Amino acid sequence: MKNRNLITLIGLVVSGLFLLQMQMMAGGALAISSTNKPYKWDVSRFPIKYHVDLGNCGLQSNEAMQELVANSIAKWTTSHIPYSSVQFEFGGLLDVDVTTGEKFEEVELAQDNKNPIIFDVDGSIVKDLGMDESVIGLASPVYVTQPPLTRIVKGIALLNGDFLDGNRRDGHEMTTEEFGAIILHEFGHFLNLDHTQVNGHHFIQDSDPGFELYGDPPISSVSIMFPLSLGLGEPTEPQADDIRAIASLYPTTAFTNETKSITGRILLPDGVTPLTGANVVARNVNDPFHDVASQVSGALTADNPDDPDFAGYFTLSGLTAGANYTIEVVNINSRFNTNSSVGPINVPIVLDAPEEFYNAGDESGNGASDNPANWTAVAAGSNGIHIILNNAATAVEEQDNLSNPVPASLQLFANYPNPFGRKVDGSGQMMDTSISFAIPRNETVHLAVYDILGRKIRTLVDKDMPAGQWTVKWDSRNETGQMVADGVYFYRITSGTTSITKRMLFLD
Ligand SMILES: [Ca+2]
Ligand SMILES: [Ca+2]
Ligand SMILES: [Ca+2]
Ligand SMILES: [Ca+2]
Ligand SMILES: [Zn+2]
Repeated sequence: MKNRNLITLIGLVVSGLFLLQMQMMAGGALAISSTNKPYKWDVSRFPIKYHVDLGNCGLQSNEAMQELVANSIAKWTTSHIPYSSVQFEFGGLLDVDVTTGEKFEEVELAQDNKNPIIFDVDGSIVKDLGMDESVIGLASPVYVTQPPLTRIVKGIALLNGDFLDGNRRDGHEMTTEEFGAIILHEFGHFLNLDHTQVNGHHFIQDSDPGFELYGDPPISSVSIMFPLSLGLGEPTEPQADDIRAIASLYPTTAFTNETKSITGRILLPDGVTPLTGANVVARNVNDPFHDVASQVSGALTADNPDDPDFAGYFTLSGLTAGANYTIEVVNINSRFNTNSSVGPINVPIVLDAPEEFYNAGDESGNGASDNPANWTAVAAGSNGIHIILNNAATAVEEQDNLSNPVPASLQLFANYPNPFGRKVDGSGQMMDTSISFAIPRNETVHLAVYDILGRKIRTLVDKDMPAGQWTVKWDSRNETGQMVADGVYFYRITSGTTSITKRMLFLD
């Protein structure tokens, strides 16, 4: 991937005046009620009417935008997704041309049974609202009813014409086709869909046991509800995880009758304590990127991520009857926070354990660790699929170098000692080897050890780190704590778009 800045798509949740204050705390769907239900539009009142702002959007005329909106949002409806009961209908024009943040907030909060779609002709509304100029659009429910109904009664969308006027300082001008995908994404939020990182996170250099097992996902499998616009030709139609998300909220009878779910819970190494905020992914073993479902564990927790009735639970819905799936638990990329968050915990948690597959009876729960790469296929329709996280890797530590110099570019230093192995003092003890690196800015760092065939042996660092020089130790063990064999190993650091690889020799 070329060094291209990423653009944030925002799903902003705005507080209701007298109905219910909504918070950006939800997964699977964005907004969850205090009764642990996702808010939904009232299916009995479909189609949902939307009301269009006057004025242009960038260089696009109002009429052209009306058509682009209609064609884009149709992709969430029954005509495109037979499992979705969503229907939209043009409800007419607003009687104003909204051009300022103040006017935007006025139409947003008006109790007038209108769901405004606002065209920000040149980005000045986005600026007025105090948002970054890289925001392409935003959408969300505005008003919802009190539980137990948990209905959305008003929503709003804002589309930033600064991306359609042939003139952006950062060069991120968009085609109408690309912008149509943005409208589709924003209307996902309007319908109360959360983001999903499925498959797209490969393209921001993120790891995933599924990628190790099945290979690199194609760009055609990136979800519409992926939080970033990659500019790599990603899809303009809903993909597998989008389709199951919209159909789960607004199912047709066919969805309920024909598809299956896999349910379970993510548990800490004690095998008992649930963990909310880990991403759980089901991949069809025969179609891992195009038949995939994800949900964040504890997605239905409301204010309390440790709520014993909801913490750690996941439901992977919309699966193919008769098909088998691998189930994996992975980190949500740390880049996805605040307006690009995924799931109920903003600023995602970092697993204190390796990412791993579910492997049935070998899933550890007694302090022992199972092999994260071992998997057991799970039939669609299975329940009680509990993944017990392994104990945290040991003998890996980071040291803030006292002088902590900040380099001009990424640096990876030779490990020390090298070769390394058993101590020569006769004690028989194993030596660790130290690997130092320096990063020029606060960045996500991935550092891992590979064998001579390129297979990943052990992840040593996978997180955001401050600029400066750091040292980690490798205890010559793999992810499951087993000593590796004698031989040559490689260690590779990746940060931003840069990777550096060096070799080392382990002699037991
Ligand atoms: Ca306008
Ligand atoms: Ca512009
Ligand atoms: Ca496992
Ligand atoms: Ca495990
Ligand atoms: Zn979004």
